[in-house]
This record gives sequence, C-alpha cells and structure tokens, in this order.
Amino acid sequence: MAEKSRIGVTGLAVMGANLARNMARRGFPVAVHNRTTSKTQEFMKDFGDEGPFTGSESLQEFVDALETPRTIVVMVKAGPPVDAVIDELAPLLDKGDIIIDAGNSHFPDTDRRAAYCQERGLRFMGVGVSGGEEGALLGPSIMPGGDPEAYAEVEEILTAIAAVVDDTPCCTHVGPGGAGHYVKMVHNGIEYADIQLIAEAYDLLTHVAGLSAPEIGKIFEQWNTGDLESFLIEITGKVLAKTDEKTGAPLVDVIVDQAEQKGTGRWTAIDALDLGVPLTGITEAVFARTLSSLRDERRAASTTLAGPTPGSGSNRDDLVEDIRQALYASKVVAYAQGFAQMRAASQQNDWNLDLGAMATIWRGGCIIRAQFLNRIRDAYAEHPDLDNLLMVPYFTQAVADAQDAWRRVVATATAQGVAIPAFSSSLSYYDGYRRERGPANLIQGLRDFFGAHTYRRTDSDGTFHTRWAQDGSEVSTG
Ligand code: NBP
Repeated sequence: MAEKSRIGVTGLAVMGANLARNMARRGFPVAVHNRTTSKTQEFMKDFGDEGPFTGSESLQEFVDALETPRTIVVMVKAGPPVDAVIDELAPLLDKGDIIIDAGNSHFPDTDRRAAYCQERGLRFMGVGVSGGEEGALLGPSIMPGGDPEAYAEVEEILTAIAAVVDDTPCCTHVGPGGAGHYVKMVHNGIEYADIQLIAEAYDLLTHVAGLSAPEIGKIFEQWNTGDLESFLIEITGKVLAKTDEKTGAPLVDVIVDQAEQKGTGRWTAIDALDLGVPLTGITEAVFARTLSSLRDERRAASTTLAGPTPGSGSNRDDLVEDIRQALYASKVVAYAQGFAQMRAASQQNDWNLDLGAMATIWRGGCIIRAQFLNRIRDAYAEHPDLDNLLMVPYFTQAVADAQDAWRRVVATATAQGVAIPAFSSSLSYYDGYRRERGPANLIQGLRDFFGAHTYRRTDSDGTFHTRWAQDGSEVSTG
C-alpha cells in the first residue's frame, strides 16, 4: 500500500496548486484533489515529479490517502463552495481530523463553519493566506486562526511554507475562531488603501505635474529606495514602465480605468461601521473603485459638469517631493486606522490579537509587505496597548514632518480638480483626531432639537434636553 500523505489539498486552481507544490518542495507528502478530476490529472502531469504527491480522483480516495488524524486544506472559491466541500468531506472524516479553509472566507462564515465542524467532532481552522500565486508557491504570509491545538499540529508545515524575514517565518497563530480570516480581511483592506493612494499619486503626477507613465515609473523606482520601500511601490514602477506590445504606448494608458473588487475591502469597511471605528482611508478606497466602475456615467458627466482642467502650476520637482510625502503620511493614517480596527475587533471578540505579531508576519510574502511594517512591529513591542499608531513618537514625527507637503498636495489637487479621496480623507482624519474639541457639540444640539436625543454638558454630569418647541428651558434627563 502507498505511503500515506501528511496533508491534503483540495482545490487545485492557482492558489491550491501552488500551496501544494510549496509543501511538497519542502518534503511534505501531499495528497491532491480537485472537483473537476481533469485538473487533478493535469496537475499530476505538470508537477507530479516535483515532490511526494498522491493524486486522488474522488474525495473518498483523497481522504483514504491521508495519515490520521487527517489534515485537509480546502482552497476553493470563497462562499458557498467552501460549505459544499465541508458538507461532502464531513461524513468521510473521523473525529479529530482537521479542516483548514485557506481561502478568503468572510470571518463570520468561519465562525459558523468552526461551530458546524465542532458539532461533528472535527477541528476547523480559518487561515488567511496572502501573496497571490507567486507567494503561495515561494512563501506566502500566513494568518492561521482557530483551534490552537490544531494549529500546534500543523504549525510545522505552515511555518515551513511561509515567507521568512530576518529568520522569522511570516506565520503565527492569530487567535481563535474567525480571527485569522479577520486579520486577512483587514490586510486586504489596507491593500486597497495602499493601492488607492498610489493611484492618486499617479493621477497627480500625470495631470498636475504633466509626466508620462515611464517618467512616473522612474519616480516610483526611486521612491522604492526610501521610506516607501514596499512590494506595491516596486511593482508600480514596473507596471508604469511597461510598453504595450500592440500600440507601442505605455500599457497603463490602454488599460480601461474601471477597478474591480472581490469584496474583502467592502467587508473591512462594513465591519468598521459595525464596530464604530473611523476607517476613512480603506473605505474611500472601496468607494473610489465603485465610482471608477460608473464609466458610462463618468463619460457623460465629463462633458456636462464644470471644473478646472488640471495643469502644472507649481515647480515640478517640489510637487513630486510633496506627493511622496503626502503618500507616506496618508499611508501612515491608513495603517493606523486598520490597526485600530483590529484592536477594536480583538477587544470585542476576546481574540487577544498581538498587533505587533501581525505587522511582523506581513513583512514578507504578502502584497502589503514593506519596510514600514518594521516600524509598526517596534511600536507595538514598546506600547502593546497603543490606541493609535499616530501617537508613537516615530509616526508622530513622520506625519509632522510631512504635513506641510500633505496640505499643499490636497490644496493643489482640490484647486486643480483632481479627485484625491484617500489623500484628503486621511488628512481630515488626522486633523479631526488631533483636535481636543470638534464640532460634534452642534450635532448633538441639532439631534436634541429635532429628536429629543439629549446631550451631555461640559460642566456637569448627566444628560440633558432643551424644550426647544416649548419654553426653551433645559431639563435633566438622567
Ligand atoms: P478560485 O477562487 O478561482 O476557485 C477555483 C477553485 O474552486 C477550483 O478548484 C474549483 O473547482 C473550486 N470549486 C468551485 Br469554483 N466550486 C466548487 C464546489 N462547489 N465544490 C468544490 N470545488 C469547487 O481559486 P483561486 O484563485 O486559487 O483562489 C482560491 C481561494 O484563495 C479563494 O478563496 C481566493 O479568494 C483565495 N485567494 C486567492 C488569491 C489569488 O491571488 N488568486 C490570493 C489569496 C487568496 P473546479 O476546478 O472543479 O471548478
């Protein structure tokens, strides 16, 4: 009888296939399976000699090929397919077997599936995996959540296949239940904000500084040698430098300006609204994609709605440096907001998230990997109970140094009619956060006027209501 496999992977599209190859290349015997059996056959033909694989045509064969207790990674399309696979697998498994959902599942679904598996004596883990196709093969960032004992049994494999930075694997147990998928969701949300900020910088460099795509590509290449050094800044330089084979124009100039999305940014924004956490950068990034998709409406509006036509009005070199600083400051705000959201979720769900560890495992393998994450890791090492990253001396100073440039960029873009929702909302958040007294007193006054919603006073405890429609006198309500 053939030797049993240490782990199984079902779902052999790009992510599952590459994760399975990554495991096998590190010496773990892997059983592979896909709903459409021709994909399993293709996988075995293309990669079967890369490592100790067992190809299985049916789920029963797949389950039988595994050592017990079994460990099965499900890497199928997020949503109903994950439930379908769990439903089919559950009757074939034994108590104590482990199902790992490594796709981009929504965290409440993960909690529900964990409960479903627990009722059947199975152990379930929701594991976030970032890094795309290449990361899955060469070393992703892995955010495992769920049963800690189950994690202890698969830790050896997950840490072996993860990216490594400074001898530290980009994988650590995140927390119970849906915590792993939650952290992956916020990671993706931050990725939305990062990408939107880059797009706004590109827009300003194109339409205000008057630079071509290859010229902007060189600027990003240079930015990647400083504070902004990151995977996304690096690949922006590469994308902008690419020439279209068909037309000879820069490729970006022939790509349709409609951004698509799969939902993780939207989930992050919705969750922030539910938690009551201000998450302006990521949320504006989601809305900017939504606005971009209204292409026909925008085309009609472009010849109807009035506004300035952007064009260079300032020294180009100064403007480029201002945009770099505005990008960095806005990025700090987006991360400060994302980490504040994870802190709030951790408190609400008793997850006990180690936010410094999240910054540590995002330093390699994933899409938002960046030098900058070392600063965030250090911030949480020094101040584990930090409310907001902006309050750490390094970030306080970084934003203080950048703020004049940031304000100039927002003012210039506004005057010249270039939409910068992420730059400007980040700056407004910063200005709102640093004010001891904002204008919400008036909001409370208005709410009390039209709905008797009451208000609190600065000079005495309790709640009050003014009899606006009667004699205008104030009454204490509690
Ligand atoms: P897809 O998200 O495109 O899913 C395709 C896989 O799902 C195929 O193996 C397909 O089997 C299987 N599947 C479907 Br669809 N419905 C099924 C069902 N009812 N029962 C069983 N299998 C079913 O694959 P992917 O792009 O490799 O992504 C996998 C997961 O990883 C997703 O959750 C994704 O969001 C996440 N993720 C993707 C990336 C990325 O860069 N692509 C990065 C990080 C995370 P078939 O061959 O029989 O149709």
